[in-house]
Amino acid sequence: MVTTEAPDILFQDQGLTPIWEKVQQGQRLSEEDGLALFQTPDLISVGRMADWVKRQKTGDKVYFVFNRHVNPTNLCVLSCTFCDFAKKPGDDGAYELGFEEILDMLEDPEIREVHIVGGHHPTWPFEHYEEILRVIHQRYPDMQIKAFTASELDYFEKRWKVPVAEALDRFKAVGLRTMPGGGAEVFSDRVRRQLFPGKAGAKRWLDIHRIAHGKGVRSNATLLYGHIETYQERVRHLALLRELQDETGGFLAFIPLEYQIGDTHLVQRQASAMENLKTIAVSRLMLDNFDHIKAYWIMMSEEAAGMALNFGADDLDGTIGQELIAHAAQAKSPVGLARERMVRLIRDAGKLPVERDATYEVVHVYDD
Ligand code: V47
Repeated sequence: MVTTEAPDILFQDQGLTPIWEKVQQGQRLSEEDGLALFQTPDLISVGRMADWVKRQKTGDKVYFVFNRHVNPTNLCVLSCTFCDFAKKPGDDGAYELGFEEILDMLEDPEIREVHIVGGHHPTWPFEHYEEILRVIHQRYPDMQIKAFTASELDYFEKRWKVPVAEALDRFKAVGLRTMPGGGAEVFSDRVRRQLFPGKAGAKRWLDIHRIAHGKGVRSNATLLYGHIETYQERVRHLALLRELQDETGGFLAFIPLEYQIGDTHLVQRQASAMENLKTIAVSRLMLDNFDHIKAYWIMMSEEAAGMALNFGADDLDGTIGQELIAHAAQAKSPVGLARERMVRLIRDAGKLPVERDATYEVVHVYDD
């Protein structure tokens, strides 16, 4: 905890002053407060409040990790209407990576973390997923493995009858370190029925993360926004995550994922930069018990992610290398960022770049 003096904020929207009082006193914001923060046009004031909270938690530090994303297959039994990544067997562009291909992608000795998320493959047995982790861990024992979303774990149980608790024990035994936050989408049955009816719902997603935390597997949480969800649904989603974090303390970071329109076109336009900044800032203010809020540059663009560092975000995710999920939906960001570019992006925002590992242990502070 870093103590910094609260700034004088010249509110355009005076309705926000009681919220600022609460923030300064360290009081928890209500869902009503969260809604007011989303609805106000006074984005600058929301950002200043969130930046103050961020500075209390992590000072000027902004984290990033030297990592790689591996998406072992895009074959998926689900048909989520927001997803451009998933393919059916025989489709153009359907792929399955072999173990050697995966190992080749990870050859760089500087990689600290590998992030593994893929389609819900129709026939790969559970043991295949275990083997992916085993071969990576054997070849690169120092690389921290962040793998498989709650949605994938739910599928392994349904398809292969391996209960989540057992799956986590088996994955841990072959090198699993942390879990990514994907598959949460929006905790709303209304949205789920329309966009991802085959996927685990809120309760199941939260239960799976609770089980993981109980086993010492820390995880992330996400929110997919900028499609048909309402502000109220976004706020409810944040409140449910905050509740679980109160209970377990197992979440490492929260990552708002900006829906990429791609070919799915659930809405006419991609969320605006303002909407991205507001979502980061409100998340920072509502999730008082989360240490880290990530600005995921792959989806929100490098420019907006840079701005988000002054709106409450303290993490940029990583260098990534190759990313396929957002790029299947025509994300405009580059496929990877070099470490130097990451450092420059953070310095340009007036912050201190800190390279971390998967669990936020500091690898290097760029203070020279
Ligand atoms: O769950 C799919 C999303 C997620 C689209 O934990 C889309 O550190 C936008 O979870 N537009 C997977 N999003 C990615 C993910 C993630 C990414 C970065 C860091 C972490 C972490 C987790 O991608 C899916 C889904 O919500 N997604 N299609 C799309 N068109």
